[in-house]
Amino acid sequence: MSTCSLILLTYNEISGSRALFSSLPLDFFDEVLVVDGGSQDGTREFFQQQGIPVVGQERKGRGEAFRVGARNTRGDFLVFYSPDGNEDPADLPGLVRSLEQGADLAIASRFAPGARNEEDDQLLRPRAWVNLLFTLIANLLFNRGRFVTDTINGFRAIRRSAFERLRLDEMGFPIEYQMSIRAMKAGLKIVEIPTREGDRIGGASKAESFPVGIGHLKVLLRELLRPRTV
Ligand SMILES: Nc1nc2c(ncn2[C@@H]2O[C@H](COP(=O)(O)OP(=O)(O)OP(=O)(O)O)[C@@H](O)[C@H]2O)c(=O)[nH]1
Ligand SMILES: [Mg+2]
Repeated sequence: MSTCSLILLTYNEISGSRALFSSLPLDFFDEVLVVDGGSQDGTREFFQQQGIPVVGQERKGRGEAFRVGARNTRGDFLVFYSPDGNEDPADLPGLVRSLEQGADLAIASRFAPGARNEEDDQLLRPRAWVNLLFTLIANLLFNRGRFVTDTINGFRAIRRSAFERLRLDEMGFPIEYQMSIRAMKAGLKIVEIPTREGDRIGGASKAESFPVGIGHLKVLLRELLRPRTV
């Protein structure tokens, strides 16, 4: 039986953490850890009061947080969850099940049939369109398997063995895009489940669209220039 670690990624997410904590299916996991990027709004203290261990980061960035999470847990499966309101905790068991059924990487997709992304009720959807463009390019260039509809969402789970094999080195937000591309290049099995993206509950976004977009472009170019294998 595989063991499973839930890794919560936080950076000043007190409102979302408070609102979502009771909905997290903690019993489902062998281990829970918070990786905190330096919160000053009481997020760390909140989780510590709930008896959840919290580790900080020596180096900044959401990408680094993924590696800190992997280093400080032991499960065979790594499940990443960000408690800001975007990710529906009810989808956590589905991600684990996908790995149990043989996936190497399981992604909660905001663009699969039956899914929703936060801009769906808007006429103009700049964020979704840029996401879809990056996803289309990744599929065309690197994917030899089934089309992946959301290469960028951070709500995902991966086998520890796969995580280590991919040797991800991105420091910031494009970590998920790098993970998806390298998984495609390595021919890993990627499975998606549809998710309904919720709105941010409180606090401020840490992802500024323009620099994050440039970051994705850099990841894409770098992966294009690297040999196909990882
Ligand atoms: N540990 C850690 N977590 C981070 C860091 N940067 C962002 N996060 C968390 O990663 C999650 C996603 O960041 P967001 O700022 O919500 O990015 P986004 O979902 O693209 O933007 P929104 O539309 O505002 O939700 C949140 O839970 C953040 O608290 C970091 O440097 N370290
Ligand atoms: Mg968010």
